[in-house]
Amino acid sequence: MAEERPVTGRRSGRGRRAGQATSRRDLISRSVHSAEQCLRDHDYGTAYAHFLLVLSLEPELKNHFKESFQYCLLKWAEELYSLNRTQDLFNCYEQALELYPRDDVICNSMGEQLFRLGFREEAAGYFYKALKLNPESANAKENFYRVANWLVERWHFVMLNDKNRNQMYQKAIEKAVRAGCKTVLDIGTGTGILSMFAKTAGAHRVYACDLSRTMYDLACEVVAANQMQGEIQLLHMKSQDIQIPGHIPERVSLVVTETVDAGLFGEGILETLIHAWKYLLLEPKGKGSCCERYGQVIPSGAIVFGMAVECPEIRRHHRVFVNEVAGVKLQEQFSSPVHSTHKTGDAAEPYSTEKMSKIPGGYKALSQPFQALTVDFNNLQDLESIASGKSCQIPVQIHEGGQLDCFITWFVLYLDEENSLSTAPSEETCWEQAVFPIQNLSVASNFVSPGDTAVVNVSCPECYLRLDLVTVSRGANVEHSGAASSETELCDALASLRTGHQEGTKQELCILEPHEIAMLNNILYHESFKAAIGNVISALAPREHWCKYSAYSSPEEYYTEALYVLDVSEGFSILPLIAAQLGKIKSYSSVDEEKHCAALQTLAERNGLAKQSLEFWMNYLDTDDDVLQRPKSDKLWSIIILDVVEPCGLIRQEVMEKAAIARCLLQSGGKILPKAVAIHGMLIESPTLLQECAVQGTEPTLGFNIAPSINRFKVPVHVFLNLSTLPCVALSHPIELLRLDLMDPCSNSVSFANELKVRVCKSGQVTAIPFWYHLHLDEDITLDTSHETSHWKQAAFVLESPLSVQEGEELSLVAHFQSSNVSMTLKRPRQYQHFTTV
Ligand code: 44T
Repeated sequence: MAEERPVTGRRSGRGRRAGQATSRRDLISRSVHSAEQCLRDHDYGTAYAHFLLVLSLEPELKNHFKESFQYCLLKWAEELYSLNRTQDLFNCYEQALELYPRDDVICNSMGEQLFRLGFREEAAGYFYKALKLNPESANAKENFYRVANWLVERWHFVMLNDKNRNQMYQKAIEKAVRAGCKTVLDIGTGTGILSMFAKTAGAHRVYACDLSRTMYDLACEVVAANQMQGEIQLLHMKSQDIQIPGHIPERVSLVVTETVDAGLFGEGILETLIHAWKYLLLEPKGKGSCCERYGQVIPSGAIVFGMAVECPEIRRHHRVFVNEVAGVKLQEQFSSPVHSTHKTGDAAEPYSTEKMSKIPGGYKALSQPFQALTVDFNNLQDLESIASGKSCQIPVQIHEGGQLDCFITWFVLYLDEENSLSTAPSEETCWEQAVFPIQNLSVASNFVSPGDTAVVNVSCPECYLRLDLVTVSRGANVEHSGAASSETELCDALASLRTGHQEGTKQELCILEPHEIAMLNNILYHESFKAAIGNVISALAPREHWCKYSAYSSPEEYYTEALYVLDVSEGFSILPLIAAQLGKIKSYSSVDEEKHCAALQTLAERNGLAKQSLEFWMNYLDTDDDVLQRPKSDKLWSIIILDVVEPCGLIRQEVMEKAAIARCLLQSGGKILPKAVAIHGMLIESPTLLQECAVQGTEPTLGFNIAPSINRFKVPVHVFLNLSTLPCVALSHPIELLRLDLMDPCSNSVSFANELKVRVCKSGQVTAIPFWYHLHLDEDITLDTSHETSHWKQAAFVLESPLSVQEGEELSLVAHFQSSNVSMTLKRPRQYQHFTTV
């Protein structure tokens, strides 16, 4: 191509180049100057444009301006986000990543933007990249672990580690393929393991689909890692969207799937298979047809079993059974979201799940197991009839006396005639059971005796398994009408259960999360706070504060000298009512859900609290405001209650930052509750915990190479742990690892570490360090989050690799606290060898 002549320019080539260089340098320095000026003026958009120009003209300056550029980008991105200029926002990041492709801060920030706009899977990719680029980045770590838990649910690890389950599926698939099923579709392939079984067994063509982008990507990686790319055709789609011949060329002779949850149908297997039989499978087996020409499903069917159960742990999470907590009367008006009579949609869940063999406090069977439902996955009519919502009533004989807290269900999954898996509580498996709590029985009728009959209605509305208690008939004396025989009777029976003993009141039920219900039932928690609040108040308030209300001319006058208490607990909390009862106090609740406010208001009235004593703090704030502000321009708080620990067992984000602000809002002598939080932990050996955290080599996955790919999604901190029933051996005594002092004016640092010595009390392999908290409300009052009445679960830090230890030896344990995240390093002090870090 002929070189274009410059249109202008009379100067010689050399002179022109020299001139260009000068003007380029000029341009650069002018732009740098402008960028810096704009930064000072907070004009981030213009500053950003100048920086872009500078860095594309002079890439060598990239290092020099890196931090200013990052700062400018982050600020400009914030502005674009608030202006809803999403496209411009991402364009900026793309330009930035072209300039700094290996910059973890930009990668992580891009991930954060994607995440808050709902692109979680894409976000995960950027967090992962940021973490690879800088393994020390606390922000990238925290972000990645958060999405990893969400993208790849932890049961994937458990299932892949379940060798028995893998072998059963492998045997059933081999048998079907050998018998002639040569075209296979794996629905909900996950990591692709069942597809690889089919291909290895000799299937001619294997198709696999998964609706999750992350699982699809993972399956591609796993299939390639096993040198089977090209042999399994992977589709990122829901099976119901597969079209023939658009996506796959033919109907298949075998569908394999494990899209089942603890309640069997919760992952949509009914809808999935109804569709598959209509559009994706060959005709079902008829007389004389041979395997190559008919369709078949693995699993072939299932039987669901149910059982009536007494279980205090389930009771305390699903039913408020205390009448009074720390002086506050609680008329029953609360309900768990796991409730058969709620309309589906709002807050309702059809069942919860528990591994009953590991439930703290255990459980008692009140009936024999009964057969609740059977399903034939190879029979379209059967699938359709269950999906149509038909129901049946089953009389269940009670053979043990006790409180009827729930029904539980499990199932036997028949893969074929010879191979089956059971999810029964007594089985040594990874499976949880479905739990259907019973809530609105009056307390008296919750007790059942041998000889009673409980009638259960089993149905599948909207394709979710549902068990409802219809009636309990007492031995020979039938108290209720017995089994409802018609639909209307059943509805009446259900309706009367729903209203229960609240007849005559128009009160609306307030739905609380199970941990909130457990908290209401926790008398120790509320009594401890009551005592601690009382101590602060009596230290602060002069005697006349305790004068009777009637000594004042008006409530307004009474409350002019009130002490101010702010409860910033997340979710529902009655601590403001407890505080309000303690004297001349204005209590501010930060609940913001309408129904929660209404419930708290009703409780305040029923407990005879003055109108002025309870306020809803959210009404005083503009929605975007921080909760931590002065109560009034001329007032400060006497007490601020901070919610320090999440129900899952982690420290809440930004606790130290909040404490620092809270300290500035306290009157002299005012207190933050808790004043300090001690993190306790111990060394344990727990193979069970390992199984839940990572796939353990190729052995459980029958030689297929799956672990390295899926283990990228492992996270070092395991949450929602029941420490009291975790199968483990203690290798040290519990020790205090760290202390967060929320009242100490010097403890502003959000990151610090503490090194301690730990003595090994038993030889073994340290695999994890579970941790929990002592919340010090004041000098003498402490709440332990691992207590049996606690509404908190525990967390555990799982070591990268186990550490062999000998009884009597002393190890060095460093506990790090970094922006509310806890991590640990365990090493032998003298060898200076790092065994594990995150
Ligand atoms: N049970 C876990 C396994 N999918 C649940 O995207 C076992 C539960 C469990 N893909 C107690 C114990 C355990 N088309 O990746 C998922 C999901 C995908 C589909 C394409 C469809 N129609 C579907 C439906 C689901 O299938 C994968 C597996 S589903 C869940 C398996 C420890 N409770």
